[in-house]
Amino acid sequence: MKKNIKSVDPATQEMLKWTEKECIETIWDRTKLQEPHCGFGSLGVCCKNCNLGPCRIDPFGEGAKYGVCGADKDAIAARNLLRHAISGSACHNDHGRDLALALLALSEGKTQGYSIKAEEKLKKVAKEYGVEIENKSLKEIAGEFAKKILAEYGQQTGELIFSHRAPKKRQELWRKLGIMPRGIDREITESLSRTNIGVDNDYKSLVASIMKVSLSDGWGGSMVATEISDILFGLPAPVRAKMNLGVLKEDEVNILLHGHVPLLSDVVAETALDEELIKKAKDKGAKGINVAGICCTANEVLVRKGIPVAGNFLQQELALATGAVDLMLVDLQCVMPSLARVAESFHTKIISTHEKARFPGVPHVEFKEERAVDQAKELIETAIDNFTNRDKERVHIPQETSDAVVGFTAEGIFRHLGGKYRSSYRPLNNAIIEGRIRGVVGVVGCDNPKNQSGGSHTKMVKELIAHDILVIQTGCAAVACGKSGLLRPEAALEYAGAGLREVCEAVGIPPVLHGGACVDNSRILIECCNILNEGGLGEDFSDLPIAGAAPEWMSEKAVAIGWYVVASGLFVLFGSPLPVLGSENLTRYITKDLFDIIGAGWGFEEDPVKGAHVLIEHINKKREKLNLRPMMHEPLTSKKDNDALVS
Ligand code: SF4
Ligand code: MSK
Repeated sequence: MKKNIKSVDPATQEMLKWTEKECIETIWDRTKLQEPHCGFGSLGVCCKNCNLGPCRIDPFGEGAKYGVCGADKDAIAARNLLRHAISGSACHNDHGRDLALALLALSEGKTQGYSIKAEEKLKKVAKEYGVEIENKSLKEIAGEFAKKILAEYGQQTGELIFSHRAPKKRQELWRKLGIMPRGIDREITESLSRTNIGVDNDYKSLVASIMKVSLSDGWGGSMVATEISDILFGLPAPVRAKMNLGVLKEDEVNILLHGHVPLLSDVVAETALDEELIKKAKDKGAKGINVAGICCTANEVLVRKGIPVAGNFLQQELALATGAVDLMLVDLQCVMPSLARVAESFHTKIISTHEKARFPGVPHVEFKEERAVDQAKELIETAIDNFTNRDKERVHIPQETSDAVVGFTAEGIFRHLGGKYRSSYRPLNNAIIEGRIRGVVGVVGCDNPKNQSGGSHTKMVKELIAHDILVIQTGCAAVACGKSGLLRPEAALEYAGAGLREVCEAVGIPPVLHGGACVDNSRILIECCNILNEGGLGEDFSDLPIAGAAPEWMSEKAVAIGWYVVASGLFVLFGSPLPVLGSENLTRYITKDLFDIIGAGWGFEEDPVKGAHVLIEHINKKREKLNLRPMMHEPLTSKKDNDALVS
């Protein structure tokens, strides 16, 4: 495979030829026009936080050393980074709020089509929040729980309840360092105020604020979103599904769900099974109604319902360019503002549905929980009506699809590994202790046209599993690996080292476990807690042979995720560096000094195979420290496939 190829995915390659021929602009074209990207921005040393500026610091020390106000490059880079983390955390936290409000509305009888799908989970989390559950209806419990969560958003003092799920040692460290999150909205507001001119100008203090606001995401908003999504839409369980643009159907009404919040998309997926609607579609000449997803909305309905995934972030324009999409529903986050321009070339309708996100040229139908089913029906009817406008001559759907088994949660691992009758993490802990499994890495995050799309994920993941590392995934990274066939149980036979393969074969799981959407990275935190609680692998996250990676990160949400993982005590490796390299002090602080302060820190490595080895080395060191047995087997070395991808 050639080095300059834009994506390892054949469907993407085919569509890029098609869009070029059809003169449809894509993200790859726009990336090229932005190159070279601004050096000051990449290094983190430009500031436009006040009207004395904008200012930029010469990273080589020959030009300006300070901004007009006197801020140095350390403060500027740290302040910028904090702003990224705030924006990323705010997205997840607001997503969690939407779910809490929906749960409250359900308890008050103000929703249509929602029910409590995970009763036990509701009772468990409500109890955690101090809700008395005896002699109360599920709706009463849901209402009280939702109110407590919403109160926590506005809480001024105290500690987030879910942060108490973290190991005791970690909680103590957070308190000692003053980074225990208090109230979700308080952390967002306070940290943003710190970035104003002349407030917090000490890069170390700003890093503490980055960790605190990010913890309000990981152990706050994201965890709230995951838990309430499970309560409302059901706990994911392993399900077989298909991924890639080939899931679009030439002879059916195609509806794409795009964005992040599952409140409408879940109902649309459910309502599309309505016999009357299917008949209407048939009356218009279609064979049926095909619902598929893009980005994390896709992951939400994939892991719960097995709804196929048409693509990840970079494929959203390509999906529209197939000319086969009758309706795309977009809520928020990771929705490209260019979509309306692509859709203009076809019959495709795009409708935005979330009050917080509008797009020029895109009609808006505001989603209301109390009309969820009616709205879903109306939207599906819009798609059916639009099917007849499809120009069959301009339909171009690549045929590629891959099978994947998805839907692995923290709760599910108890059952998959421990068996139905002795649900436990013991087998996983034992496999790590005995040297069958070296460790665990969460490979998550976006896909990015600066990388060979999908290539970075698959190369890193193949190298990790060849070295007996169990990989857990979410978001677009999971879709990238799914498209490459790594989410099939058979992938263990093809790519995993002997120890990991034995475990996967014994319990019938893939070596790469798809856990859901970006907010579901909170599941990985819970999995770490469960591993520690099971015993034998230390007392804190920083003891564990576990790490995180985002080889193609792009979103500010990835910054927040990376930071809450680091603040929780796990090493994180990003493909391209955070925008900090213009400040030697900040770079040293987060890649070295932080290990002694928080027990973890950052690494950056653009080459995904080298990156995998940084992670493997890190895990080996943790194994040594825990005095675990040597690995039972040599790593799998004949990775022809990986070598071919690298060449
Ligand atoms: Fe320049 Fe300081 Fe204003 Fe930033 S805050 S733009 S460094 S004067
Ligand atoms: S959708 S945040 S591109 S993973 Fe969650 Fe994908 Fe990244 Fe958006």
